[in-house]
Amino acid sequence: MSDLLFNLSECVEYGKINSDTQYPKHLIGKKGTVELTEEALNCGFSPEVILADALIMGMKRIGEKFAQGKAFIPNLLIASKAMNAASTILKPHFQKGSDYHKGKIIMGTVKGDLHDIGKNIVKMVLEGNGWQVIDLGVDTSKEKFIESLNENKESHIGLSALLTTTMLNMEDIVNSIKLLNYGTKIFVGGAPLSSDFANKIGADGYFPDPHSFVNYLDSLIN
Ligand code: B12
Repeated sequence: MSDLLFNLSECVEYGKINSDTQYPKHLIGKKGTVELTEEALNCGFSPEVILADALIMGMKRIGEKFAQGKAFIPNLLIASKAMNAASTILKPHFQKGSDYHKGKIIMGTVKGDLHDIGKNIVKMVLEGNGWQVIDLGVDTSKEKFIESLNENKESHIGLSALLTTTMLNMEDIVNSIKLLNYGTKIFVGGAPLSSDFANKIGADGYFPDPHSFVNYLDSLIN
């Protein structure tokens, strides 16, 4: 990996938003997430590579430290802030100049789950590729998904979960939506999920990243 992308991943990991951010000690005075994301774009790295090889790597490393008891909730929160700062810069670079003409996807993080970074990235990539996203946010109840679907019957649905406990809430949502018989396709994603899990709960597909998801959605209309 290039030094630039590694340094960017480190800024996300430690939550260093910009050069003024006074932590962590070993990065004081150095460029932060904002400057390095802009620099990476200027150097010609694609937004997809910046996302996967720097930003998500940084989140992954802070998550591993958290799992090992070497990082705590505030560390996750500041890393999330840095990640969001970078996403704001990347967002326009995902826009491919198309309107939202391909169809609608209702997206939400399921009940009990407050993780939204992954969902927001999926939303950004879908919108950039011409899909309209109705974002129901985090901690989304089954009723909220159904209400939104009743108002947008032709939509597909994307469910996100990051906790092994909250992913279990997906099955009830899938069953209830399938009972409506609108022909809605329901897709799932999030770090603890798998294709096996998606099959088991009757979802129409699991995708580990936004690009495989958008490619599949595009194949449905082409
Ligand atoms: C940041 C973070 C937080 C932040 C979230 C901030 C926010 N606004 O999202 C905060 C601090 C709030 C948080 C809280 C908690 N967290 Co947390 N968190 C994380 C962390 C470090 C990163 C998650 C992340 O953003 N990853 C980066 C994104 C880009 O990846 P992603 O979400 O997987 O999304 C990608 C794909 O999965 C996919 N995708 C995602 N959704 C969808 C949907 C569809 C339809 C599709 C197709 C694709 C798709 O595309 C995305 C882009 O590539 C993870 C560690 C990890 N490695 O995942 C722990 C982690 C998920 N958290 C964990 C835990 C335990 C918690 C808490 C319970 C901690 C606590 N004791 O309070 C709480 C729970 C709060 C709640 N009720 O939800 C555990 C979960 C363990 C488990 N087995 O369930 C993890 C794995 C950390 C760990 N290693 O222990 N957390």
